[in-house]
Amino acid sequence: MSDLNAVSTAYQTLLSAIEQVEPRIAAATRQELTDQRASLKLIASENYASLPVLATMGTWMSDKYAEGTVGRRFYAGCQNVDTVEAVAAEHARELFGAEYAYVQPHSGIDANLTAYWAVLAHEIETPALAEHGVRSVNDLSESDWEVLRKKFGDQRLMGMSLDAGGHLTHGFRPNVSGKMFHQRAYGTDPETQLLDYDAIAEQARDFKPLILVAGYSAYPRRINFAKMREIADEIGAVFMVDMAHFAGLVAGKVFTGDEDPIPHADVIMTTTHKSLRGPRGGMILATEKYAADIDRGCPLVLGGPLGHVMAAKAVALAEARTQEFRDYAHAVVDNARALAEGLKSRGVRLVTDGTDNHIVLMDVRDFNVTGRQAEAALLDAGIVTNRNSVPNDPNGAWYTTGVRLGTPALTSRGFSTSDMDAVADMIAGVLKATKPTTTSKGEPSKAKYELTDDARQHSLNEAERLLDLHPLYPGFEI
Ligand code: DSN
Repeated sequence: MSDLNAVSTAYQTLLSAIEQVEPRIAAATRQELTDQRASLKLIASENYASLPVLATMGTWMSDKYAEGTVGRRFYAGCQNVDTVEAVAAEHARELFGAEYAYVQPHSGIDANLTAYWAVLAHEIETPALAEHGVRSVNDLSESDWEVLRKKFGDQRLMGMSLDAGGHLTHGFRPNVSGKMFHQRAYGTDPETQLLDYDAIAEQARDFKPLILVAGYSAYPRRINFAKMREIADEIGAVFMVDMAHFAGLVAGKVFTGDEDPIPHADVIMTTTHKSLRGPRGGMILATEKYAADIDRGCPLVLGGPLGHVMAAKAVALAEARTQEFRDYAHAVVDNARALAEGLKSRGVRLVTDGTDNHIVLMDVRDFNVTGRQAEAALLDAGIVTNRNSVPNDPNGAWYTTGVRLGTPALTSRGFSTSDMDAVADMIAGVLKATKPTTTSKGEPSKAKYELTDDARQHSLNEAERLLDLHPLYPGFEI
């Protein structure tokens, strides 16, 4: 932003106005900025949106109901929301080279469910439906569904297993996708912990899913989407990619050719707030074939579109077209590699032995702590991460054996590869200085731990030094 003083003054005025109505909200909002500024944030799914993106969310575009799609709304007076949605979709199509873009989903889960429903609606227009006198699954009654499910068997979906890094929305029970589909998960090679495309192909031939999903939230490697497409084609499956985590690396042209999902997948779902650095929300890209069915997302699956958030998506997508964003995306991966190398050289075991995206997944078993203990000790030492399963995790999904790290947020603050080496040193130091406490049964606790004061204080000092070197929103004062 050109005049940060003016922007700061504007935000100060707005916060004073909020303060008059509910001081606790103004105080929490101010405190959140202070906390974010003081946080060494390594949560792989978080980032910092630019001030223009944040400012775009705080307007009266929020006040309009606009169910439907551009030019076909269930409410009058939607001309400005039409403009916002059309501009955001245009930027999304051009940035990613997609035939079609739907920018309404409010989150990644919403995007995935909308996309699944659209694929079901499109693909199950068979003579069986005609027998029921209906054109599409959207018109089926509950009893029609029962008949259809019995006659044809339930629909099948294949996605990456949770402990290998897949996501709940890829057909797992805690999400409704696990109730919509029979799911079979593919994992990773037990030795290398990498995707094994021959094994996936074999499973796919056996299971014959309607939908093959690729994508992850905790796999520290790239995917060969051309190979996944071949597998989908061989069995006649629809190929869907969830790029929620790495959309910024696709937009920033880090993932190109076989690693770019857009030319290979039928439907691509994403969030907009992770590596893409936009507002909190979701988005779907697809081939034209699925456009009409995805356009039915609201009100079929989604509540009314959020005009202010779609506007902020448009601003973020416009930012992502720049060389500056492409440099940022490459720096995210360079920083992840530097973090991985720094950790390995200090004796930390990594899932897949490294990274070639924005994620580093530590396996902390060699330090005799659980992921939960490591996560908490790192937080005590000023480092914000989250625990995560590793393949075949001996501690299960609650305590876990892994800690996930990611570089999008610190890279937004301007951290370099040498800063990431300093961060690796802090993390390794904390892990080495953390021990589980002993339970009353004389066993090592999975939750409680002790971290030495020296290691904690050293890490806190280093965090402060690095954060001071790279302030968040420098010059912006509230
Ligand atoms: N919460 C996101 C993440 O942390 O990866 C996925 O839902």
